[in-house]
Amino acid sequence: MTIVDSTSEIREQYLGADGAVTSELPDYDDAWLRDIFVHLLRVRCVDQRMLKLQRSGRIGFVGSMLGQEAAMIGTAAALRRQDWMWSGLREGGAALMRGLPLSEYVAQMYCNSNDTAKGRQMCNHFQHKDSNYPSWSSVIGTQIAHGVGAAFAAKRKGVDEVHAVYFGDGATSSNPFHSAMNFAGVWKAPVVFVCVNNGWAISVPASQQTAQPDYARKAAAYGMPGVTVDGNDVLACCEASKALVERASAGHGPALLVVNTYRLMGHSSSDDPTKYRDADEVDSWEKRDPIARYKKFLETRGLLAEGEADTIEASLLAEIDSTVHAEEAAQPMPLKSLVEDVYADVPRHLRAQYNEFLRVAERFGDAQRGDGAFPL
Ligand SMILES: Cc1ncc(C[n+]2csc(CCOP(=O)(O)OP(=O)(O)O)c2C)c(N)n1
Ligand SMILES: [Mg+2]
Repeated sequence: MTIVDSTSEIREQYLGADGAVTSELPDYDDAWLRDIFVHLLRVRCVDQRMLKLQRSGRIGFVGSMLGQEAAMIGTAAALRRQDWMWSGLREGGAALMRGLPLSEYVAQMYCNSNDTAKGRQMCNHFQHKDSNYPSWSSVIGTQIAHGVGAAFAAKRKGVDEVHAVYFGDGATSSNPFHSAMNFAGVWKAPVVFVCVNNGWAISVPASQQTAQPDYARKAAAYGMPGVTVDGNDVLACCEASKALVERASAGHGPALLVVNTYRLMGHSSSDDPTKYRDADEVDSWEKRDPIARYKKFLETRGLLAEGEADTIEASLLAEIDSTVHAEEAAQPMPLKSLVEDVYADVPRHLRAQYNEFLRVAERFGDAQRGDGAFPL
């Protein structure tokens, strides 16, 4: 699909809720279509396992992606190797698709000594340098400004990179959304803004945070196109994202892509959504399950045999379980890492605090001696 100055060719949907084809499909490779199914299912399996680990007190926090798998896998599948993903809370599954090893994903959830963030992030805040996936900040909206800055830098350097910036509907009320969209429009920065509209910002529904519930229309204020697709249709997400990535890469500037979806679980493992939303609403979205829809489509097309999805699921779960066992057995971060990596030489006041911390930890039987370099 080639889009130059308009987004009129972008279709809202290819697959209906029952998996039936609703628009003429592009010419897809069968192996690619099947791979997408495995990526979707992996996200769901990881999500289920992480929630169980959290509920049994083995990890601290999970931002479930249940129901939103197609929105992130579809949009991210359109990115090229050199493109960047600036994520929000729920895009970790897309990082897996782009190359984040499962072991690093799980290590980050445990914040153990294999965690590439060295335990300095809250869990569920992934990063992966090799696939251009910077660590996320919990402060809502910040990644929007970071992504636009990086995209502008790429443009100045003459490098062909598109920066996909992910955020939720709630983040459109944050300051960085407006300032970064404004700069991106003026600079014609190569950005695809992906607004994952799941209808809620924790307990705040769209109707209470914006008088313009058609999020795509917000793009007009910044001189860029805005398009909306069915976020539970993985092919619609992918095609729209691909068109906007091509457009940005060709020098035509940024665009806002709104993917309408729904989170079936709470905002996070710390949230109880039954306090603020109706069961009927959840039921209606369960019927639009993005994975069930895509599975049906593949089966009808003869790309997935009966029972094959169960076999794929079992092998994904086995891989996740063995990774969890390995990472649960890994050492925690050594205490000394608390004062490392900021100063070349640990300053006196931090040495004093660290030594005091070590004394307290020893008293409670929880001290780790590290590699013997401490106490200082
Ligand atoms: C600046 C800031 N304000 C408030 C919060 C608390 N907070 C965490 S998530 C969230 C809602 C985010 O909603 P949305 O952007 O729609 O993303 P979703 O969680 O639905 O994916 C809020 C208000 C925060 N983390 N940062
Ligand atoms: Mg939201």
